[in-house]
Amino acid sequence: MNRILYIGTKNASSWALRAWLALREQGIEFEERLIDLRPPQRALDLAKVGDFSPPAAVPVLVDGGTVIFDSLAIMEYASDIGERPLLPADPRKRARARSLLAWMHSGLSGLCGRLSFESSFYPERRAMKPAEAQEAGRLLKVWNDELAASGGPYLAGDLSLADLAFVPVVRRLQAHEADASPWPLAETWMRRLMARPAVAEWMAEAERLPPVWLEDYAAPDLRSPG
Ligand SMILES: N[C@@H](CCC(=O)N[C@@H](CS)C(=O)NCC(=O)O)C(=O)O
Repeated sequence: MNRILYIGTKNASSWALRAWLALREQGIEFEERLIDLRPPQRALDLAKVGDFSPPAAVPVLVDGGTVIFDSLAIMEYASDIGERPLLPADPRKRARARSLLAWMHSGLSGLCGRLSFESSFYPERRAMKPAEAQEAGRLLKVWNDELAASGGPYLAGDLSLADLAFVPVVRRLQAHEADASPWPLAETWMRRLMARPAVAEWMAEAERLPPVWLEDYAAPDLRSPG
């Protein structure tokens, strides 16, 4: 196999999930190599990634002689070389989808740092705090409005990179029982998205792994927005 995707531990690697999903949704074959993001192996494993990838982080796609070292770049590459483009052809719709992608990529909101991807796989999850529930509602409304404008069934009409980028966020909200009932389009979209075979496959594997415990779950801060 000439194409290798380096990913992190599946219940701790939300950025890698996005890249992995875009490749799988596009029917692009690749070999998967695992970087153990759990301490104490984490530092050593990431240092090895640093030998060939400037940020020493995952995901990294090595395709022949090309090293693509950011989830968004890998997603766009998958859209370019795969079965069909995963961004709308119409320039306005494309710009809108890319806005959602860029928003996610530049942090989205404090919510992701507070409700870590890791915590969404804990056997018991804490309740969302009122400010978190409010922020969840804000995101749900954004998705609902987007679906109303595009006509669905996905944010930009057909499945796009924007939907895939939000998968880890949807996972966090569902695991923490965000009430989506006031936003029925978003509620249906979340169910549809999470039922996609590639999404379900990653989540099933992640659920079988031992939890990756983070100390700041009960007393959250705003770091690590992935
Ligand atoms: N902007 C990067 C973020 C990648 C990232 O933060 N990856 C995490 C794991 S999901 C990582 O490797 N962290 C290790 C580190 O940054 O030291 C991307 O989208 O690919």
